[in-house]
Amino acid sequence: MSEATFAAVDLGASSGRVMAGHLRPGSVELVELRRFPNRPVRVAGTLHWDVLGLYGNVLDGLRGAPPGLVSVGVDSWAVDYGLLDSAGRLIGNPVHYRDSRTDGVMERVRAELGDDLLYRVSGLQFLPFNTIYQLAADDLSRASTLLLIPDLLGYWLTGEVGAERTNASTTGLLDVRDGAWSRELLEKLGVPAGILPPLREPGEVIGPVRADVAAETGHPGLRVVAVGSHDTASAVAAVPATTERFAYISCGTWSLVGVELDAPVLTEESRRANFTNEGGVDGKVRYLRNVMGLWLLQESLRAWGDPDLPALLDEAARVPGLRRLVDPDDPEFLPPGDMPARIAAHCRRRGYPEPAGPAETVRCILDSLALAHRVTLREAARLSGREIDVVHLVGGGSRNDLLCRLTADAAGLPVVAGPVEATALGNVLTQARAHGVVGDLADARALVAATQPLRRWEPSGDESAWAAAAADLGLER
Ligand code: ADP
Ligand code: LRH
Repeated sequence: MSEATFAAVDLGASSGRVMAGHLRPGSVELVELRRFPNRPVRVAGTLHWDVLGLYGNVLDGLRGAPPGLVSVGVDSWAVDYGLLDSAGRLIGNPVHYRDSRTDGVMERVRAELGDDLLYRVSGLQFLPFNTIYQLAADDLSRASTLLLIPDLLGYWLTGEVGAERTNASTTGLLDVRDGAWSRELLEKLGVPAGILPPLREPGEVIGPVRADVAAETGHPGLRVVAVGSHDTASAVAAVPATTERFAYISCGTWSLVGVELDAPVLTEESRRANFTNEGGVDGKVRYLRNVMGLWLLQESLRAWGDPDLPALLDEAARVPGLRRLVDPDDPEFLPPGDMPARIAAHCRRRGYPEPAGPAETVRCILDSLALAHRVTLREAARLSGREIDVVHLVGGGSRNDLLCRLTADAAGLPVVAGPVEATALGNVLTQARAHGVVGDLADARALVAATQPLRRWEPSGDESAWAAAAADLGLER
């Protein structure tokens, strides 16, 4: 294999980055070109993404990339979208999935269409912000085209429209059985089918960058390639698994906890457990459930004026464990707000003592997340029939030693932590595979396993306190 360099644009809900990925025989190396915060902006009561600010940062990042890039790929958080008018102009700023416009909408759509139909067709977990519910709350009268966030950026870079499949699978409008947009759901919802662009696969060339983008970034002829444009799909593609019997936790703003399968699980039990069948790279199924994740910590840090995280985690590690717990998936934690106050009130309601100060609050959050990881891993195994020998925890959360250790203890399974930048790696490796410099998915994962710093956490061996806590909270079914 010769050398090749690819650029990955990875937009997470808390921060974005542009990375260069250098591939040489037996090696993949990421170099950060630009990192920037992703801060939602509330405008006249509505919570928006600053999508032009993000795009500006993408252009700046690409400008700093070395010459000779083979291609660039874009991934981001799921479900959110921009609407284009008939002239291809963006109608308004994309709305954040945590905005309150969807309050009560999911319940209405579920009552009208029925859970059975929705799950049978899309295989998607019921989350109030899924695109399908956002559309039911939106004004589509001037919309000609809907583009999910990475597809919108791809459009601005190339002028080409399309819907990359892994991210399209998070809309609730894609039929998990035949992989096409569901005419049945679109009709029932009154969403014009024409606004949904043709689907594209990870690895497909979207096109060369527009002339103005080439001039602005200094990369004439740069090609944009579709990757697993749902960030979680790219993260799972780079999980350093060396066996089939693995589970993953893609741990950042959210914890996405599950297994990789060849076919969806659409049973009633699975629907009741609110498990999702999202599309993975290579047609795999990401069978998982969203756990509220480090959002609880991020939002608490914001409330405390952003103190030093490593110091706070050290303090939290010295706080006695399992004294205070919340159900992190309680919908009350979804919107932005005073998270420490919500956590304290939740503890009180559940009969636990309130955390006194940040260290106890952080310990409560991490114990609660580890417990939710345990419960979700066990359910994923039970509902899918997949046995799990090891849990790969990837993303920013893999830097949190306390969370990794607690997750290993709670789940009673070894946790392999890293890579931190799994999503950018998955993005780069999908481009490298399309370019023919890396083989199949297993080869890509083996390369990650052999080259990236990973740490292994063995479980303590006694899960009884965790099992009791899960029962106490009513989480273990
Ligand atoms: P997203 O892609 O959703 O924006 P990331 O994968 O970038 O999320 O992960 C962000 C999270 O990583 C932060 O919320 C924080 O909890 C965690 N993190 C970042 N740096 C550190 C650190 N030095 N120690 C522990 N945790 C960290
Ligand atoms: C993680 C993520 C997750 C979605 C959520 C909206 O960044 O893409 O997979 O459920 O954002």
